[in-house]
Amino acid sequence: MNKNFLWGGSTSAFQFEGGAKEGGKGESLYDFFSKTKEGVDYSVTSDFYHHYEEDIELMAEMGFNCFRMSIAWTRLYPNGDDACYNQSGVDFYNRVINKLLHHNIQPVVTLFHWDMPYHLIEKYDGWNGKETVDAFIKYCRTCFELFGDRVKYWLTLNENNLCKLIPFMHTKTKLKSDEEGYEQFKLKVYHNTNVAHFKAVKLCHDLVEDGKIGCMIASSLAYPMTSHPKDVFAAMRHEHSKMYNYLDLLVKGKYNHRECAEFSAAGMSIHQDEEFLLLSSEKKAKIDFISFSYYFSICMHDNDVKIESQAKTMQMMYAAYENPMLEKSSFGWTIDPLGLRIFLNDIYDRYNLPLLIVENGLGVEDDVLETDYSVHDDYRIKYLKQHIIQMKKAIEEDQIDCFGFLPWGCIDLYSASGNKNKRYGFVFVDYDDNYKRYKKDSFYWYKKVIESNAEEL
Ligand code: BGP
Repeated sequence: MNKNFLWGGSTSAFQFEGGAKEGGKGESLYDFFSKTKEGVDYSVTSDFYHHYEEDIELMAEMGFNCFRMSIAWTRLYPNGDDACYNQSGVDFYNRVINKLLHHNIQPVVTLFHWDMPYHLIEKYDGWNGKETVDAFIKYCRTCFELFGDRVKYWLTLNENNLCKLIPFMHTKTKLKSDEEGYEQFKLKVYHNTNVAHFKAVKLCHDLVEDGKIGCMIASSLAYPMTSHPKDVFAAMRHEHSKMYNYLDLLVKGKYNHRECAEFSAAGMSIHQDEEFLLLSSEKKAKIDFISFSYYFSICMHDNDVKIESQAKTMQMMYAAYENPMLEKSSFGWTIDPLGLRIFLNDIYDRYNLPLLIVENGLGVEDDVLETDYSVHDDYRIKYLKQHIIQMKKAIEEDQIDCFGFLPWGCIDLYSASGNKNKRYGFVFVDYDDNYKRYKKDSFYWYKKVIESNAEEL
């Protein structure tokens, strides 16, 4: 393993940061959920806003040389499209970045990890409006100009390869897949996010000296349930629609034949906009690396295509695909370490770009804070160990250029659905007692892994 390999962990603002009403922060989609969704309140989460010093010291103690976080758009622009940025938000991120660098921890910053300013949803229908793209680019410019002297790794939109599955996630429009106009709505939202991506990548290359910027995708590794060609085709189709179509666009700079056909079938031509094609084909608008989340693989049966179109959420969709050959976590996610090696090989062969693992890990509700404040999470150590072994094999035996491993939720945080008991961390956060932090067994294990550059697992 390269001695400059990036070891660390990964978080997002809405799941980790808290401080929802502090420092002039505006309301994001998740702050809106906090008011409206029963039992789910994202306003404090792990309270990184007040614990960042302690947290970064814990990261340093584990030996992190890298930390992935996202910037909350509403902390810099409370309404998303304000005339001026909010200085207090900038000050907060400066403090965090400087503290990280003080400990030789490189920040990897996600520009959009789903916490859309609520005002933009109300005013422009979120990503359904071009104005949202403009506001996003203005916000990105601020990030690059103010933090780009110190932040050299950037990610654009979190898991945007799944955008077409849930186009209504960041819009006021809540069309259902069987309603009229749905296809046009879905493709417009998707297209706007892609314009936002390309513009952000180009801007980063223009403004950040030595800056590297990548996309972030949810890996969607699918196996055929049997060797029947119908199942093989179903699995292939799944991977095309959930990954390759999107990556083809970002890497090659134009929608591939399958997506062009989708736009045409919906009677649309935005995919051929001259201005868009000029932008997307520019060298400066091309990503430097591909980052991704990898938690599980799925198994496809010909009939599952139906399940897929009917599933209301991503989790429902994935839970539907059993793989009889693999164990599952208590959340129904398959445990497939070799799948990580397969995925790394597959993506590297296709796109030949450096790869960064920015999410992996085992989320379970089993962590128990013992009376002596220890947490015995051997199941987590086992999961991560198996995945690191396969990553190492991909790097050392298959010659894959994978340059970092940043497991998800390195310090406990809220799950995307708001479940605070689904924990991933090396550090336990006691939500019932002042957000106190406690080192789990995996903390000491991961420290050794980093120290030995994965010689000791
Ligand atoms: C990814 C998201 C993360 C994170 C992770 C784990 O899709 O990028 O934000 O939440 O999944 O999922 P969950 O929180 O449901 O356990």
